[in-house]
Amino acid sequence: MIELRSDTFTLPTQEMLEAIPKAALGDDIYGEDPTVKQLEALAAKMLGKEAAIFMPSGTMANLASLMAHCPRGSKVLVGNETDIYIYEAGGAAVCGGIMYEPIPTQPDGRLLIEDLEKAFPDDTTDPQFALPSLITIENPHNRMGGKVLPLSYLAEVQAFAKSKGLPVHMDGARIFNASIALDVPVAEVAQYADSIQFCLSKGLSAPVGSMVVGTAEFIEKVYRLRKMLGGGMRQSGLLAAAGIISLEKMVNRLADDHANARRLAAGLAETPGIEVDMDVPTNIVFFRVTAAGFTWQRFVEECYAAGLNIAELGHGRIRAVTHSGITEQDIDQALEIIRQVLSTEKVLSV
Ligand code: TLP
Repeated sequence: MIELRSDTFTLPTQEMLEAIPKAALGDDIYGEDPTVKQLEALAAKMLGKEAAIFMPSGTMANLASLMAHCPRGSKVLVGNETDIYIYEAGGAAVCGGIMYEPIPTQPDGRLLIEDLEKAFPDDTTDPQFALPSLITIENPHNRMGGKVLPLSYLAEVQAFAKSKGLPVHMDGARIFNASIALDVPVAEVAQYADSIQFCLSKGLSAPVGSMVVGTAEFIEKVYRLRKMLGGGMRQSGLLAAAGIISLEKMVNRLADDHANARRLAAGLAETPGIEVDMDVPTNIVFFRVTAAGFTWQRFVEECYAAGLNIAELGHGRIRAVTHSGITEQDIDQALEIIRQVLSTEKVLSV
């Protein structure tokens, strides 16, 4: 089966599997797991922040970050196509008493400054209004096709947030894909946000885990919240050992995933009955099936039966995500399967 549903399907590398049993361990709730500490120090250094904390998932990393930034009854400004808004079970509202203010998302993943501005009440002293306490951005933007936010735009958001006295949180689940696409060190991308969450468990191929980075004071708050949310993990050095390899060995190879994604998009563009977004800066390809007689459901089912796993991800579009388990040959095979599924005889037989 060619697995293109997500880069969350990546399996730990051989090197990770060998490092795991050798990891030095301690109780991380006592702050005594040396491997977790090593991973946290490495993440903070790479992203150019004071401190970092190892989290069980991207969802909990975003949730704890939002709760650390936002008082109860305040609003978080969040893109209406983001993971935080759509796929994280409303956690900030449920656990943090935080109100989501969904902001329209541009096709390139940006939230317009003028749209952010509209979320601020004219009179902040009027007690009727919930007040904004945080701006969040997603970079690269998953549901917008892995689009990478330009550094100039990140600088604009940072300046706008500063003018309003608010922090910026970046959901950088795939921030290393952004840094590879822009060909800049990841710290250059990270410098525009006060806090960032990024995932080890996606393209970087670790089995489990995400990091939050920020100031030491902020990370101290997240540390408490992680415990409160049930994310204190004891001998989590077993997992951190894989995460260290993610950061040391798995970053540069993301360029291969990007090349494979572009190869897939180029092949899809030549396939009748498919409409593909050709702007593919990272590892995510979105397309629609326009062939007569095909719903996306039927297309996904027939691809699955032929050995290709893909899925719908919003608005009837199909998402294909490349990762370390996918080779150039897999991409060619996937294109072959798609062409066979859409072949004329089948369409005529509907
Ligand atoms: N995204 C998943 C699905 O939930 C859609 C995927 O397959 O892409 N931020 C971003 C930008 C994400 O894409 C995801 C996962 C998360 C956060 C949540 O991370 P986890 O799955 O570790 O909780």
